[in-house]
Amino acid sequence: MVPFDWADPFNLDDQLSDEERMVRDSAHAFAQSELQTRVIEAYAQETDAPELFPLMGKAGLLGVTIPEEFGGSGASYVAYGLVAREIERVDSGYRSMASVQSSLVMYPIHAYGSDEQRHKYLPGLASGELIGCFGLTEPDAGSDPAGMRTYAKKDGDGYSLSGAKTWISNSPFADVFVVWAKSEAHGDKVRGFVLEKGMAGLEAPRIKGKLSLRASTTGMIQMDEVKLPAEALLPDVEGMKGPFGCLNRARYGISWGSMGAAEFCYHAARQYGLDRHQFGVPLASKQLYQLKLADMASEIALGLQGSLRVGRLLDDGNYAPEMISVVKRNNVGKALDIARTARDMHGGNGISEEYQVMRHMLNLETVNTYEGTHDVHALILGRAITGIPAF
Ligand code: TGC
Ligand code: FAD
Repeated sequence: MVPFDWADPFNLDDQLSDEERMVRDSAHAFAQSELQTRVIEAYAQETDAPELFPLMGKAGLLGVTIPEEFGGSGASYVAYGLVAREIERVDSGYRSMASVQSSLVMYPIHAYGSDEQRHKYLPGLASGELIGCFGLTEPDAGSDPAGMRTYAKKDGDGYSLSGAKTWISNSPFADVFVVWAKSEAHGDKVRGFVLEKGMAGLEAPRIKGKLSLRASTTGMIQMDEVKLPAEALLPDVEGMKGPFGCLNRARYGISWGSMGAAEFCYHAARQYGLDRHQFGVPLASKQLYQLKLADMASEIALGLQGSLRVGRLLDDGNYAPEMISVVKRNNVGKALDIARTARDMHGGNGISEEYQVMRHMLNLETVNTYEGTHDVHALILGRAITGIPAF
């Protein structure tokens, strides 16, 4: 027998390799020293923070799974998940900035791009000198991205791209835009294009007034006959499996990240209950308070174990996308419940920015919606279970 560790109920630590523990520890140190110190103010002020990208790049947190040849770390998907967990322990918005860069911009350029595109973009994206964004969602095509209207017309040897993407993380300060569009030259099939800041006809206005994910910048991508050379096309993928292949990686990362946010809330509620006295005793001595902590510890332990399993399968190439739906949906839903409960357990202090649980709770509302809503992932699983698509 071993003693029970309330902060690591299933000894997750023992199931990691030395390299994974090292990546986790350095991500933790970075997140606490560089992110935790600025997040309360950044969230309150809805601050743009492009300067964080080179800092994250230097710390090795961008392109964790991308080969070293292209500036990445060549580490495992489990290591990538551990990084997401440490960043989101501080704030979901910061994790968003990093996961868009790694999973939604570097991954497609590496997996579907030409050698030229890989060498041109990946090292700068890995170091954070370049910032990337991913345009799939449109004003009239969210859960159903196949309904997109953005269109690439043939234009000489190249393309002319028109349309609008919305709710795009990082877009207002992005240098590199991975945009998905129906392409005339490819029988109206969906194709990926790489756009660059400053192209004529390309705008990326900021969306203001978010009440969630305020430390992450979100915008639109507006394209009015943007002229693209033939080399802007991602050559090696066609159809919706292109963007969905990227989403698999990002959704998996979110399953770990959301558990980081949940761990913050659980630890905060535990400490608050030990410190705060009511009726002459610590709140943590009350059965109702302990029940909530026990539920949190159980859900987090199970959620992390699920993500670890899916990460190992991803690393072995033996995963099904539906496995990722299970952990994205379950872990984010559970993290949201945990954050709401932790907010309640802090009483009035729970609504103060100083205690941070309400910020996590509000962030997780977005995390529950993006990358496939909680219900859309239920429908993906429902289709796999019954064979009947119910979208
Ligand atoms: P469906 O008919 O199911 O499939 C079309 C083609 O795609 C393939 N496919 C996949 N391939 C790889 N991985 C997956 N997960 C895949 N899912 C589907 C499929 O095999 C098929 O290929 P082929 O070769 O036969 O053509 O597609 P559908 O259009 O009916 O899809 C339905 C549904 C609901 C599953 C899908 O539309 C969906 O997932 N909707 C949710 C949309 C979404 O997640 N959007 C995310 C936008 S990006 C974002 O939110 C970033 S936030 C990041 C941050 O800030 O952190
Ligand atoms: P809708 O699809 O309109 O859904 C509205 C509601 O209807 C939801 O509850 C949904 O579950 C439900 N619903 C939808 N379809 C069905 C159905 N068939 N059956 C039952 N219920 C259904 N997108 C990008 O491309 N790139 C990004 O970087 C990006 N970053 C984002 C950052 C933020 C802060 C936010 C909020 C979103 C971001 N998104 C991004 C967009 C995100 O992926 C979409 O918001 C999400 O996919 C949901 O689409 P929607 O908002 O259009 O909602």
